[in-house]
Amino acid sequence: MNRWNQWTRMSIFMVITCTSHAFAQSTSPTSGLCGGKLRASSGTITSPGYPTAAYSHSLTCAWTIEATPNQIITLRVTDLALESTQNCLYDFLDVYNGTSSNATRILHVCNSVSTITTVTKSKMYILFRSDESVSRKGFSATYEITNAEE
Ligand SMILES: [Ca+2]
Repeated sequence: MNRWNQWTRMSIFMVITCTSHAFAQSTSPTSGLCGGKLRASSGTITSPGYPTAAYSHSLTCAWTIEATPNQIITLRVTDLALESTQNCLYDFLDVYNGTSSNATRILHVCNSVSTITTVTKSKMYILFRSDESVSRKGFSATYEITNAEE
């Protein structure tokens, strides 16, 4: 009986230790969940969870694409279903002609049934934001860096 009690206590202790460890891991910073610097000459970006789950609330995802001065960046938003509001006030996808939101904004959208194509010269900053309520499927976009025609 004593041995059994000891074994049970030990098991419980181990379960608690493992659980608390897992909990500590799951609460570690989640930077890198979305956004980042895109270095490949082409690629795809999506909202977190796309297309199987709706995006989370209160997200800020920023992607930057930097090409050389003689190159252009073409972004094609192939699917876009965000919370729909006038002027896309709450959830939106923004594209800037530069490296930050201080640059000129050339796109501000939250819904589209057709592909949206936008082009910048050498640098592009893409910003996806969601507010604290209502989310939908999200978005998917592809980008491509090509040499500018002389
Ligand atoms: Ca929302």
